[in-house]
Amino acid sequence: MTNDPLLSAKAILFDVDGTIAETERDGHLVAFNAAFKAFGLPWQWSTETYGRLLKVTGGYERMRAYAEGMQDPEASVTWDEALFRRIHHWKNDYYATLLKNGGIQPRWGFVSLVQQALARGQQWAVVTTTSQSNWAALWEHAILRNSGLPAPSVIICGEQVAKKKPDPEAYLLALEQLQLSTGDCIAIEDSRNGLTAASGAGIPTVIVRSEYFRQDDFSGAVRVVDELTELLTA
Ligand code: XBP
Ligand code: MG
Repeated sequence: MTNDPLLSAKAILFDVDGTIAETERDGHLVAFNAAFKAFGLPWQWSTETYGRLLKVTGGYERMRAYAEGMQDPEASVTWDEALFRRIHHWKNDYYATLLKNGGIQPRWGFVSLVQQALARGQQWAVVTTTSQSNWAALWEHAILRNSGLPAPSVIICGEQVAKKKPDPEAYLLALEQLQLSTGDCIAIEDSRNGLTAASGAGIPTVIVRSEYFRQDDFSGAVRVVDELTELLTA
């Protein structure tokens, strides 16, 4: 019996953005800026500004934080929920097109890691604060098309929770749907918000460093790696 929780877990719970794929800089950020242009907003987020805004999980919530001047007092505009829901929907459609055109691929080692987990009799699940349509587009265009992996046992997306990460709600819902206890699972995350959410649900968590959260404090993680390939067995 191995004492490596990644090998002994009954299920591996994967975060999406930054963990399964580096989707933020070349995906969501590009899509947000295209949406702002399409709707005539005087906003264009730099990679640095977006890096700061990523502390707010949820794209809709991120735009509201920016509009309310979180980062840039000049950014403040009159917040109109219906308008920004349309902007967010447009942005996600654009993001799906980027994926359809092959703009984003899974991180090195992700497909092999899931294949090895399945071969060990483990389940795999997805626990993310991104919108369901964004997961569907990443799954269809970047993962399924090139790997033929079976679908995750459980998929929890942003719309299914009242509170997004760092709240543990998404992970607690995943445990409930998997009908597994915390000790039977392990989470793989890329950010402090994600680590707080998974740990808050009592799930041991491995961190894979990503572009935007490399400098986060990962105290409490059971392991920190730079690439998913470090989690592969020989
Ligand atoms: C990342 C997020 C999401 C994405 C954008 O989620 O916080 O908000 O940045 O997607 P995770 P939406 O790391 O949990 O996968 O615009 O659909 O929110
Ligand atoms: Mg993430």
